[in-house]
Amino acid sequence: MKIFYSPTSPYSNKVRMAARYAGISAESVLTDTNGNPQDLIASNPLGKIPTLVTSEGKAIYDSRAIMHFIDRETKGKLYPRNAEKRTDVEMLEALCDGICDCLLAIVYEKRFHPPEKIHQPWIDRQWEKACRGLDLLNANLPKTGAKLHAGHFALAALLRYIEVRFSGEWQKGRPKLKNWPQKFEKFFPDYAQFKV
Ligand SMILES: N[C@@H](CCC(=O)N[C@@H](CS)C(=O)NCC(=O)O)C(=O)O
Repeated sequence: MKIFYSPTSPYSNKVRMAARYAGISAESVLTDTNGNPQDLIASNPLGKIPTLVTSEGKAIYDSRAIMHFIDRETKGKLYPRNAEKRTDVEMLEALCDGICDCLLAIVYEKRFHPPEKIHQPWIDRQWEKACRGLDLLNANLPKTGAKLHAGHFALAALLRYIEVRFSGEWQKGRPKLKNWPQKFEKFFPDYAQFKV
């Protein structure tokens, strides 16, 4: 089994941390999507990471499909069995991934446009969405203990990404969110290995 990934990709970090936690062993294949690598595109026409390829050669994307695959393979290590609790975890994951979508839209707007074509109102709109999401997270952090779930990994991946790309721009007024990674790391010491 292998996972095409990049250390800066939050969705890749989410699935790689979750795979580690659930006990799935997969080779991590460092991938630069900008170069349109043929081995990635052969598995995923969208050319996006993460993409998981099983030992039988079956490709699985996107990150949430991979999370559900890992969950099935490990008999429920990532999502609660109880339907209501599962929905809560899936919502937390959707919120964290959605904030990453906004942050990535900002990064790509700047990266893939010449300076005169960068549209600041689009950036502002994405940042507003991200900020509303971060406020909601700050006020509703998940209980964090020895038993982790998909939402914890999505949150951990988001906070690592925002710290890399928007360092110092997001912590003000969100002290609980700012301190959450230290708590998470106590229960998932491997978090240190997912630093860029
Ligand atoms: N919804 C997808 C998003 C994946 C995604 O956008 N990955 C980025 C890296 S963080 C990527 O592959 N970008 C390259 C591209 O879009 O060409 C998921 O959850 O896996």
